[in-house]
Amino acid sequence: MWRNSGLAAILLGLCANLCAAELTIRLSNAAGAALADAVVFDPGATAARGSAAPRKRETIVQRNRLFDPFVTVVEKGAAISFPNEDPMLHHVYSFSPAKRFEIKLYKGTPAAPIVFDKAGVVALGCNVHDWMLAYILVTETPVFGKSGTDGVVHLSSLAAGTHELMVWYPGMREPMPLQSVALGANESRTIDHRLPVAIRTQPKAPPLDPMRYSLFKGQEWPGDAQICTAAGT
Ligand SMILES: [Cu+2]
Repeated sequence: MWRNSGLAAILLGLCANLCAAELTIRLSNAAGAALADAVVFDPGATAARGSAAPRKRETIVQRNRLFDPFVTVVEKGAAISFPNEDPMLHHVYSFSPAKRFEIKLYKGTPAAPIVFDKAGVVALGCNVHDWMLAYILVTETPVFGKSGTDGVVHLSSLAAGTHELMVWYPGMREPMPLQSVALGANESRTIDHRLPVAIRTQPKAPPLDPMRYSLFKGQEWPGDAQICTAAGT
């Protein structure tokens, strides 16, 4: 018994030593403005999980006629559900090669999530509301992070060694190399990086017309995108 405990302790000790490096990446554009919703990932860290598919289910909500969040990052194989919390219908779709799908005019939570089984950039839209836009970045690696409004991405539990980091920002067709970073065991480092991009944020929903909207509130929508649009949704 004590031998097993000892082995576990040794393994834990190895992991603590080998996977304890941390990286903070501060992203800005050429003008020095912080880049929110940028994604940094480590393509070389594919062995971290083994062969099991990611279990965590992500959610992209439709609320106030917008997608929330604007940018989602998942590892290949992850499932995402698309609950509609609005009183009106949405019709979510993607024409992106990494995942083509549509969830036709619906309210509430669709019975089945969508599985994202190919790495790449997926752009989401809504057939009813032209301004609705969101992105999913599907990666081959479980090691990724998304920047907050401060433009900062944190990557933790990194192995010692060289990491060929990739970056993606809304509007990019595909990720691009960011930087090669060599980390020692237990090293904690901060790097600054400027990307030659214009600031991109989620398009805002136009004002709701309360008079026309009240005609439909609390009722079943006719299920016609044209009527939804005409009603000021
Ligand atoms: Cu919509």
